[in-house]
Amino acid sequence: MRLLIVSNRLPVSLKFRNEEFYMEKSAGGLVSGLSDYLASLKNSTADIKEYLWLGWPGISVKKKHQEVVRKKIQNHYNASPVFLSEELMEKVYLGFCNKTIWPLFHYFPNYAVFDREFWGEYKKVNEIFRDELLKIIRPDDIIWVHDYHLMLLPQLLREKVNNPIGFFLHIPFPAYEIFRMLPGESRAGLLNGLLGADLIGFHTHDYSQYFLRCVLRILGLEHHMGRIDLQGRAVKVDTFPMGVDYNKFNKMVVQNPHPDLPAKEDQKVVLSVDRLDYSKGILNRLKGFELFLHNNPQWHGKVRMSMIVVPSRIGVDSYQDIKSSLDEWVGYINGMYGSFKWTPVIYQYTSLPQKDLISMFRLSDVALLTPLRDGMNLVAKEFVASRNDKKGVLILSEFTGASKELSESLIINPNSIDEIAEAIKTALSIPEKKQICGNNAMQLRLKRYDITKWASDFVDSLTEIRNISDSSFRDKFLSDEIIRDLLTDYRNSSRKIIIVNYDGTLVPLSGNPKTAKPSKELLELLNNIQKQSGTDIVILSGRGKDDLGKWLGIIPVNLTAEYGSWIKEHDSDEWTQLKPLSGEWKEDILPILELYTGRLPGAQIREKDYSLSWHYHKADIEQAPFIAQELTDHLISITANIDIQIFHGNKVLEISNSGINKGDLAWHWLDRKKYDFILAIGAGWSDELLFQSLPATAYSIKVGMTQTDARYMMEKQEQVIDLLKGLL
Ligand code: GDG
Repeated sequence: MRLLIVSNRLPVSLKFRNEEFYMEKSAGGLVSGLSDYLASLKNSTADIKEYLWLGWPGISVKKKHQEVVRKKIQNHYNASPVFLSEELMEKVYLGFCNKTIWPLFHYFPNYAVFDREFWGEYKKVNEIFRDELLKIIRPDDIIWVHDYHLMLLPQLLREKVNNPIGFFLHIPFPAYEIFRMLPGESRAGLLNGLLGADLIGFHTHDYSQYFLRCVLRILGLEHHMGRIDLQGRAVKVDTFPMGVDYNKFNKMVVQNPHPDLPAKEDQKVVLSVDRLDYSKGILNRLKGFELFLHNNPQWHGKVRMSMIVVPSRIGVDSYQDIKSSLDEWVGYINGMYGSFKWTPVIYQYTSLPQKDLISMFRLSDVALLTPLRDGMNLVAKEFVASRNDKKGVLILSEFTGASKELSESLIINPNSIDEIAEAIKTALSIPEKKQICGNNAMQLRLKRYDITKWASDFVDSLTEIRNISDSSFRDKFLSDEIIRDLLTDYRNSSRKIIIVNYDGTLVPLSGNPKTAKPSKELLELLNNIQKQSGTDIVILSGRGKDDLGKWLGIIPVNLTAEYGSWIKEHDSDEWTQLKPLSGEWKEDILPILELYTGRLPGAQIREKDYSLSWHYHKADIEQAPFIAQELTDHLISITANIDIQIFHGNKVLEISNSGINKGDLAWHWLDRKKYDFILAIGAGWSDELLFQSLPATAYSIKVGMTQTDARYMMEKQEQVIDLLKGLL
C-alpha cells in the first residue's frame, strides 16, 4: 500500500535559474514534522510501505518541460508536482483561500471578501488537483488531503475512485453562525466537498463539534458519536491534535546561538515568533509589552522582547496594513522607553534557519504567543519541546488549539492588554523549580503524542473507519451474484414466503400518501407471483386498513395494516385482529401530543384506529430531538400501567398497543408453515424490527443505502420490482 499526501504546496520549491530547474527543500511544520513518520514507513510492519507527496511546486512549468520536472522531483523527493500556472494559483491563494476562508475561519468576518469569481477559481484548482491525482492513483493507495486550500478535493475524488480518503484541516473550523456567512454555493459546497472523505480530522474537539453542527444545520445530516451515515458509506469526524517532532527539538545540538541574542546574564528575553498574520495577535502582544514596561519601570533595561516575524501573503492588503502598524509600534516602544544601552524590542522581519530558532527557544526566558485565533500553534509546542533544561515560561493565548494541551502554561485572553502585561510580569518571576515542574508535565504530553504518533493515529483511524464503513455498507450491496443465488434458492424451495413493505418498497415514496396507489402492472406482478406454486405473499404496512384494502384487496395477497393491528388473509374479505386491541388510551395520550405539537412548530399528529404517531421531520432539526425525548419521557411516565408501547422511529414517535410491530407480526405468518425460502424487503425504520426478527438464512433486503440490520441493501425502489420480476 502507498500513502498519497496531498497539500497545496510540495515539500520542495522548484526554481528556474540560468535556464535550469533546481529544487530547494522547504522546512514548514508539516513537512519537516511528517518526514520522520514517512521515513519510518519503509521499515514498519504496517501495510503502508511507500509514500508520494503531491502538490504545487511553486512556479509555472511549460508543458514541454513538465515530464522532465516530474521525473526530477519524483526521483529525488518522493513527490509529484501538480502543474498549475502561477497566475491561477495566485488568484486562488490570494483569493478564496486567503481573502475568504482564512479570515472567516479565524473569526475576522470584517476582513472576509465575498467575490463571485473566487468560488469558480477555487473549484477549478481543486479539479486540477483531482485530475493530476487520477493520473497516478493505484487501487490500493490511501489518500490524505491537507488543509483549507483543498476542501473540495475529497468529494471530487470520491466521485471517481473508491480509495480510502482522509482530510485534515490545519486551521480552526468556525462556529455555525460564522460559517453560514459564506454565500451561494460555497456554504454547502465546502461541507459536501469534505464529506467525500472517509475521515475528517481537526486539531480540537471544538472544531469537530462546530463542523458537525454546520453539517446538521446546513445539510440536515445527523451524526452519532462523530459518525455521519451517508448513502452507502460512513464518514467519521474526529480530533487529532497535531504534535511536533519532539526528539528533534529536544535533542538538536545547537552550537552557534544567533549572534543577535543578548548574553544570558544581561537581560531577560521575551520571545515572539510568528508568520505575519492578523490572526496571530502580534499587535496586542506589543501593546501588552508596552503596558508592562509602563507599569513596571523596575524592569527597564533588564528585559527585552525578541520578535521574529516571518513574511507572509505579501499580496493581501490587510497584511500590509498590519506590517505598517507593527513597524509603528516597535518604533514607538523603542523611542519611548529605549536608551543608547537598551533596545526594548529587537524586531526581525525574516525567516531564520531552524537551528537558530531552536537556539532562541532555549535562550529565552519567556515565550509570548498571543494569537487571536490559531488552529494549533506549533511554535508553542516547539518552545516547550526545545527546552532540554526544562526551564522557561510559556504565555499562551486561550484561542490557540495548543492551549488545550499546554495547560501548565500561563493561559491568557489576548484581547485584554492588561492580562498580557500582567502575565509577562508573573512569568518573569516564576521560580525555576515551578518552571521545571510545569514544563515537565507538558513535555511528557508532547512526547507521548508527537508528530509521528499524530500521523499514524490519523492513518490508522482512516483504515478503521473504512473497515467499519465497508462492513456496514459496501459488503451488503446486493450484487448480481447474490441475486442469482437468491433466485436459484427460490426455484429450488417448496414453501416460500415473501414479506414486503408497501411505501418506498413496492411503490416510490410520495409526498402525498393518498396518491401512492399501486399501478396495474404492480398488481399483476404480485398476482402472478402468488399464483406460483408454494408462494405466499404478505404485505406488511404501517398504513391504515382502508387504503390497503381498497388498493390491494382486489388481488389475493395477505395484508396487514397499522403495523399488524389489522390482518386480512389472502382468501378472505374480512379484516381481523390478531389479538384484542383497545383504542381507549388514545383519549389520554392525544392532549399530551397536542401540547408538544404546540411547542414544536412543524410537528404533526396522525391518528389511526389503534395507534397514534407524532411526526417531527418538518420541525427544526436541532430542537426537535430534544422535544421528542422530553415527550417520550413524559409518555413513559404516564403509561406505565397501560398496555401500550412507544417506538422512536426515524423522526417519528409511534404509540400503539403492546406487541404490535412488524417483527412480531412476521412470526404470525412464519409460524404457520415450515418455509424453506424467506424473502423480506423493507424501506423504513419499522422494517428494521422485521429484519431483526428473521432467521439468519432469510434474504432480508433494505431499500436505501443507510445503516440497516438487513443482510443486504439496494439503492433504488425500482430494483425491488426488477427483483420480483425475476421470481417469475
Ligand atoms: C497552520 C495553522 C497550525 C516560524 N518561524 C520560523 C519557522 N517557523 C515555523 C515554526 C512552526 C511553523 O513555522 C509555524 O507553525 P504554526 O503552527 O505556528 O502556524 P501556521 O504556519 O499558521 O500553520 C496553525 C499549523 O498549520 C499546523 O497544523 O498549528 O494553527 O495556522 O513549525 O517553527 N521556522 C524556521 N524559521 C523561522 O523563522 N525555520
